[in-house]
Amino acid sequence: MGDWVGVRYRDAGTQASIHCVLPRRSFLRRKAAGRDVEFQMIAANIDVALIVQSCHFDFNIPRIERYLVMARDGRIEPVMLLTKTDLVSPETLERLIAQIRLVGVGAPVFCLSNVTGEGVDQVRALMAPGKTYCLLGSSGVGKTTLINRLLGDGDLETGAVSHTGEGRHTTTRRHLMRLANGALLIDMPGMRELGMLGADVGIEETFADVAALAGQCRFSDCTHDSEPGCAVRAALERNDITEQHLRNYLKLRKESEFHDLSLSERRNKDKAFGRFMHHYKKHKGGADKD
Ligand SMILES: Nc1nc2c(ncn2[C@@H]2O[C@H](COP(=O)(O)OP(=O)(O)OP(=O)(O)O)[C@@H](O)[C@H]2O)c(=O)[nH]1
Ligand SMILES: [Mg+2]
Ligand SMILES: [Zn+2]
Repeated sequence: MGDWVGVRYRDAGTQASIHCVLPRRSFLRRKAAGRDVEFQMIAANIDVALIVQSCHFDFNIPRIERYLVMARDGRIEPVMLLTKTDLVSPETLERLIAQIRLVGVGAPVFCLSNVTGEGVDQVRALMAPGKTYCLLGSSGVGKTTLINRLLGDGDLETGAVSHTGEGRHTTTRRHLMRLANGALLIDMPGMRELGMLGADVGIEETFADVAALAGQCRFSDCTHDSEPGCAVRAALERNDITEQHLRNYLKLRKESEFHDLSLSERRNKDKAFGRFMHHYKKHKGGADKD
């Protein structure tokens, strides 16, 4: 799912056959919905993930961190886009950017309004020919509206937002578009669930500040709860990191590990069941002889 394929057209574009699947250089995936311990591939070979949040209702630091983990884990370069700047004051916008920087986000942050058009040219300028970009973000933040603006004459369907600012999942499937300069852009439906699964690399990179501190704790298995010599809690007391940032790090780690654990637990159970069957058959075999 989401792979790139080479196709060969037979006659005048009416018939084509797939003759190769390009190897995955990067990937975007999440935990499949429900209790399944499985991945769901969303897209492959994306160069840059444009993580979109609105500076109005939608703004949420833990969600930004979650998207960053997803992108980094799949070896995709993240860029932050803050939309709907027309709905907030310049002071509020500055405060939001400061909040993003405070949690150690080094990725570029672009601010724009699809209504006034402010900032849209800067986004267009960052998109390089031949590279592939995808838009990630909740429903209603203005992903499709931005694409229409970038395309100039785009006519993709956009939707209204409710009074809470939540969108109605107007985009229901992925669309791939080509901008005038040759950059490729994928519009995605807004995602409700962004489950983590074995995303250790993405977590350690996104929370590099906490990970570095954790390396300085007295105990190598420190849970950063109440152990003596905990460098993470010391940083928290000095206000070097925020409580929310630490809480989200621990939460994502646990979520990611929990799934790793349930995978290995499942394997162990399979093994135990195999052993049980082996003994059972042997025993039964013996009993039959009696
Ligand atoms: N005020 C304001 N409204 C915007 C802006 N960008 C988009 N909107 C409005 O927000 C609503 C949702 O926009 P969409 O582009 O459909 O949002 P989306 O992110 O594609 O949503 P899904 O397809 O559901 O994931 C529409 O009514 C847009 O007109 C903006 O910069 N400012
Ligand atoms: Mg949309
Ligand atoms: Zn610690």
